[in-house]
Amino acid sequence: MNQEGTTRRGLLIATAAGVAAVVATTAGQSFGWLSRFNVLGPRVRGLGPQSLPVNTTAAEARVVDVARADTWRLSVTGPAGTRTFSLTDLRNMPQSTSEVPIACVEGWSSTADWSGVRVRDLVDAVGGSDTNSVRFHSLQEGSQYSVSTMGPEFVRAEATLLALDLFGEPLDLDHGFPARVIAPGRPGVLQTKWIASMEVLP
Ligand SMILES: Nc1nc2c(c(=O)[nH]1)N[C@H]1C(S)=C(S)[C@@H](COP(=O)(O)O)O[C@H]1N2
Ligand SMILES: [Mo]
Repeated sequence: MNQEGTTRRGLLIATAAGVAAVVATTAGQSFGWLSRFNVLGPRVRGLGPQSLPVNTTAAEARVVDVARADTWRLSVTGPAGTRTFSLTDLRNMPQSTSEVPIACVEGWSSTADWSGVRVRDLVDAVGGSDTNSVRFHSLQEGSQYSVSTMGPEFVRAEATLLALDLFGEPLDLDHGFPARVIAPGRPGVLQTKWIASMEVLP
């Protein structure tokens, strides 16, 4: 569905890296050129749940149970205090849609349609304003990707979302269900998945 969104440069890098890895790992094996297609398949075709590649699955991040739990709540802390939002609360807020690519340093970039709540609406709900930054905390613990921070220029952007949907369907668990960060013009590493809380910073 979004194959045309995968950049040619991303494909070339992924292909070159895949071939190098296969040459390195399969020298002397008789099925080297068959496994080559297994290795390259998912990335070259942009496959993954909801037609988007995955960096770190929910299982790898050890968040499967906490992400699926119906006790999940988003906690948002700001100058006016802390508010918690259930998934239903978030879906009852005004929703918007953004077309924003995930661009991973591993060498792929793929465009996707995201919908959810504007980050700035959540910031405003706890007394934040135009000058505030926000720190996002993932349910995932102990990873360099567990926390990300964005400055006010991203917080205020119309297209910056706490995304709940991808291509019109609830996020797949591997894409950050129940909620993830989506902001235009930022590297994939900062599009934090499985959000637990947001902290409004001065
Ligand atoms: N919590 C968490 N968020 C994360 C990651 C991760 O490992 N853990 N990987 C990041 C990286 S490197 C990328 S490129 C994107 C990939 O998003 P996707 O797997 O939905 O395509 O998620 C980002 N968000
Ligand atoms: Mo990435």
